Amino acid sequence: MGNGVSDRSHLFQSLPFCKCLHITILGLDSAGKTTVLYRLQLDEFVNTVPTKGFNAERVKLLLGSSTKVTFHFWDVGGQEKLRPLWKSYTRCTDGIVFVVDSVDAERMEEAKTELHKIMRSSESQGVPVLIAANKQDLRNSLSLSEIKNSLALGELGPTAQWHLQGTCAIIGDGLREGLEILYDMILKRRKMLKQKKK
Ligand code: G3D
Ligand code: MG
Repeated sequence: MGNGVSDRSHLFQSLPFCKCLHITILGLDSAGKTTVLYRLQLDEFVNTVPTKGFNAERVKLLLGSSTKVTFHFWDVGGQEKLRPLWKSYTRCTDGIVFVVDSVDAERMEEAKTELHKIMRSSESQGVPVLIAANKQDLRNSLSLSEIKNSLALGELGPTAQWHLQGTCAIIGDGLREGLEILYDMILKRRKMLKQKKK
């Protein structure tokens, strides 16, 4: 579900590309950001503690059938007092993973406010965003269409690049699929920016 792109094979073939990306992981505290990061890096569940500052990890992943991409992930603390710092991380990021707790209906409005703020800020305008609707393993999780409505994704406009992906960071469900689509969106944006320069 999203505003992303689909024809990856064509993009892979046509674009000379440094396969090394800077990705910022954002979202409210306790959404599962750090669990996502360590699931991707270690391919195992890691018991987390609330992140006071940030975690930075380099992760090499094989995307598609043969494209090896190095991701530099910045997992930034989501507590309210830390959110003003998000801008410093999104200034030169290639993509954003915004993690949402699918069970936390009460804070969905707060998540929406933060997501819209980031996507409209001058620092990260146009940066592709993977919205991970996390904790989909839990019985009372909201569905993707409920989350799409609660986060008012339709109001982000036709030029915003986003994809909504259901995930379970505990076992890793949906993370790779989501990252592949984020990667596609990043390629598409780079290509567009390159063409604009010409
Ligand atoms: P944060 O980095 O966004 O603040 P964490 O969030 O990664 O620290 O995760 C917060 C809590 O959510 C953790 O539980 C973690 O195990 C849990 N969690 C993360 N992802 C999932 C998921 O996909 N499904 C379920 N069921 N739980 C998840 P604790 O108990 O340590 O607070
Ligand atoms: Mg954390």
